[in-house]
Amino acid sequence: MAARGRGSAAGSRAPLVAGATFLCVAVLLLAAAIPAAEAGTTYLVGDAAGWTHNVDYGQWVAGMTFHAGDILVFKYNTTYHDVTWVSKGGYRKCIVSPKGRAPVYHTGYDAVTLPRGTHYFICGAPGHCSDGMKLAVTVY
Ligand SMILES: *[C@@H]1O[C@H](CO)[C@@H](O)[C@H](O)[C@H]1NC(C)=O
Ligand SMILES: [Cu+2]
Repeated sequence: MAARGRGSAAGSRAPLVAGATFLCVAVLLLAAAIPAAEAGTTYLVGDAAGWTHNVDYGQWVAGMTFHAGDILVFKYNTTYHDVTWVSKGGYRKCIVSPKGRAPVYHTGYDAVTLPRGTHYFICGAPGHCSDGMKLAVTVY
């Protein structure tokens, strides 16, 4: 009776060890993945050209995938430009919307941390958005 009990206990140890090993590996993988996901990637909008005229920002974002926590850096000459975070309607019509509540950046080197969703940025200087200074990014 007692011997058979010990025997069956020893027999059940292998799956237990395998289970524990799997759990350890899973925890290690998770620990390795979390900091990478939180770190975020920084993108210089327009690459070397920066935030200015004569850049197709639709082409610049094409094929890129943004994740929550990624950072967009807008680099530009403050004499001429700014960065205004507008609504979808503001982007489409090239107007600052919501009026008085759209965040405006004007340091010339603005780092914007992206939340999940689709976000719209325009230059608030008259005529610049309709001239192409507009950027829409979808963030996963
Ligand atoms: C911005 O433009 C002004 C006027 O053209 C120029 O004097 C200035 O050097 C420019 N600043 C930068 C950082 O390029
Ligand atoms: Cu501008």
